Amino acid sequence: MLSLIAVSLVIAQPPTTANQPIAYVGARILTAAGQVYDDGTLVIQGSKIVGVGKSDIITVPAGATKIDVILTLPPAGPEGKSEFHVNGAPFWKAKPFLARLGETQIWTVRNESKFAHPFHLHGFFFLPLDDKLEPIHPMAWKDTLNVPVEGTIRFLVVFDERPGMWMFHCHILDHADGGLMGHVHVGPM
Ligand SMILES: [Cu+2]
Repeated sequence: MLSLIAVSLVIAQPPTTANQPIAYVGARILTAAGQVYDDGTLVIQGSKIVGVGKSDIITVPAGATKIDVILTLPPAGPEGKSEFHVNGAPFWKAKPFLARLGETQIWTVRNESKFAHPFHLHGFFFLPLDDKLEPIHPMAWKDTLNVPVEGTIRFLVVFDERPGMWMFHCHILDHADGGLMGHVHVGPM
C-alpha cells in the first residue's frame, strides 16, 4: 500500500499510446513499510500505481547555458516616472533573450530592488536550484518563483519543443506594466 504525502508531479515520459504506463517524478512517497522517497518516481497505468522508486531522472547538465538576469528599479527620472529594468532596460526597450530549440539553460535572477518579484515564465516549467546549482529538494517544477528583495533565485529550464516568443514577467501586474517583463526567443539562432 502506498500513500502520497506531498505531491508535485511532472510527467517524465509522456505516453505515446493509451493505457501505457506514465512515469511521474517529483513526488514525496510514503509506503506502508515506512519508506520515504523524496523526488520519487511513480508509475501509473490507468488508475493503478504499478511502480514506485527513487528518481535520478533529473540531473543538471554541466554544459547548460548560463543566463544572468538583474532586476532593478532605478531612481525616477525628471518627470517623476519610475520604471523597472530587466538587465538595464524596461521591456519596451529590451532585446529578447535567446534559446536554441532543445537548449538547457540555467537562469540566475537577482533582485536589486526593494520590492519582491514573483517571477513567472510562460510555456516552460523550471526547476529551482540552490547556490551550487543543484536541484532544491524535494524537487518541484514551477511556473512562478518569488525573487525576494535583494535576493537571488536560480533555476534550470529546458526549452524543449515549442519554438516561438515566450514571455516572462513579474506576476505583480503593476510591476510588469512598469517594465518588468521580457521575452525569450526559442528557435534557430
Ligand atoms: Cu514585481
